[in-house]
Amino acid sequence: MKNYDMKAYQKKIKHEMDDGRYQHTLGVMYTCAALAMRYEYDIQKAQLAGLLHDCAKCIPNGKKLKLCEKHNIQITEVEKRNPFLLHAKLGAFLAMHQYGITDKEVVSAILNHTTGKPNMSLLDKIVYVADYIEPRRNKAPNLTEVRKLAFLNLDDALYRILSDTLEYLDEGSGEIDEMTLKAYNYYKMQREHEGKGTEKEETL
Ligand code: DGI
Ligand code: FE
Ligand code: FE
Repeated sequence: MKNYDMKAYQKKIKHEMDDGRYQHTLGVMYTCAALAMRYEYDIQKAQLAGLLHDCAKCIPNGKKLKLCEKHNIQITEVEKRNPFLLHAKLGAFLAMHQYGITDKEVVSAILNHTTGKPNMSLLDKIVYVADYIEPRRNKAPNLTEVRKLAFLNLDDALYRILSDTLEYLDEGSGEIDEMTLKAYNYYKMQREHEGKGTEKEETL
């Protein structure tokens, strides 16, 4: 893979977000690096994906919708009602066209970092899990356990996060995106085939 000028990307992204979001971004970047070490993925590529994953997060929601329309990025009904979800799709677009990222794995990891999807790549999983466990995160339940799990078995951590996220959304905290549900059901089925526990019995 080509050598990325990480410092230049850091400087650029710092200007696109508030300080809290930038600190989160750095946390995700370094957590991606740690997971890449553990699961033998390209460390620099994982860091780059972590650094850019929320590059569209601080764009106001109205502008997110406008930018998606302008660039022919498809908006689902759920996204129309919950425009913050679009920061993943728009982030992948900006990574390509504003940051000049051509690496498909990096772009895919940004695209799928919020909802997950069925059959995620190793980098998709690293970014998805790192986003949830980075050191500054403190809202999710069972973080101590999930953080440990992330370094023991990435797929177990991924499934746990999908499951906890759906539970949180199900409690009335947000409208469920079809992709989040697809991802959860895919990994639930996969685990059943592998004879692994799925904790929750019902298919959501
Ligand atoms: O951008 P971040 O806050 O760092 O993290 P993120 O992109 O993973 O977004 C986190 C939020 O996304 C979290 O509150 C759960 C929410 N989320 C994930 N899947 C869905 C969802 N929200 C809705 N409404 N629907 C989903 O399917
Ligand atoms: Fe995000
Ligand atoms: Fe994030």
